[in-house]
Amino acid sequence: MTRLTDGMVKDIIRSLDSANEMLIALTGMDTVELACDAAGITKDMIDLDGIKVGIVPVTSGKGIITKFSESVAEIVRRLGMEASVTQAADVTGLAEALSAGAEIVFMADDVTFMAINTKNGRFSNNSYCTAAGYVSALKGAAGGLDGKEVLVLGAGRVGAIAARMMTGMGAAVTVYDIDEERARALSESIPVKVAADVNAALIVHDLVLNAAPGAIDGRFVKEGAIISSPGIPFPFDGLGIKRAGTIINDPLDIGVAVMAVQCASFSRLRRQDAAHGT
Ligand code: 2YH
Repeated sequence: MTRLTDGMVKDIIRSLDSANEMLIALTGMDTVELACDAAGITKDMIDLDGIKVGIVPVTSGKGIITKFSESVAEIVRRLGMEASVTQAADVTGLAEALSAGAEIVFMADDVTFMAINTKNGRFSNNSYCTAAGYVSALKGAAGGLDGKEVLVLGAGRVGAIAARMMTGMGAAVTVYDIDEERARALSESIPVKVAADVNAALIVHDLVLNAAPGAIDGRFVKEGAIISSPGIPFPFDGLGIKRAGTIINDPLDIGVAVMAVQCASFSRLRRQDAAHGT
């Protein structure tokens, strides 16, 4: 799994407005609408304004990423929530967030990034929410996924969740993983085809969800393809950018926005009937 670095995070806050504009242009949804769609609700089903959110820096493993917590806070503020980063890190930071009345607490170590709803103990996971957000983005950009052929690159956590979601939406999904066994194992639990050659699969697909960490060779991107790509670092070369019709990519924004909305939906739904679980 790719861990964010200081360099990947440093410009996020500055880029949030343009990322939101880009999302509207490419998917027809702004960040809030997309996050609601990914969480299985609509905007009118929830009031996000003023929800108290605490972000707790975590020092374990490779330690604190400069601006990570502040970027999460700013993404969450753009949804209308009231977010602050705790002064203290780790357990003392968690105590600080709870004492300040946070309804949602975000924390990430090198393996798990979660948002906890302190009202009921339910939590949102970044891998699930990133998959859900980028599936919604692909669905928006493609005008629906029912009956469409989609290539998923990577059968790791995000790729497997996205593939499962899209088969549930009626898409015909093909999965490629550099470890073919991993793709085969996935095909035993959900109805997906397995591609043996990444480039042969890429060149024939109009719709791609890229959840693999590797670079994509632009010569094999289908002309006009729509590519939803949470993968970091940015995997496209100049030719790939030119050939693709649409590329949806960001280092943090969509996944965090979906986490915040899904986690809020655990306690704030106006109608308690439509939120997805983790
Ligand atoms: O980037 C990560 C991990 N790859 C988890 C991603 C799960 N999909 N973690 C961020 C670590 C943040 C750090 N501990 C901090 O600044 O608090």
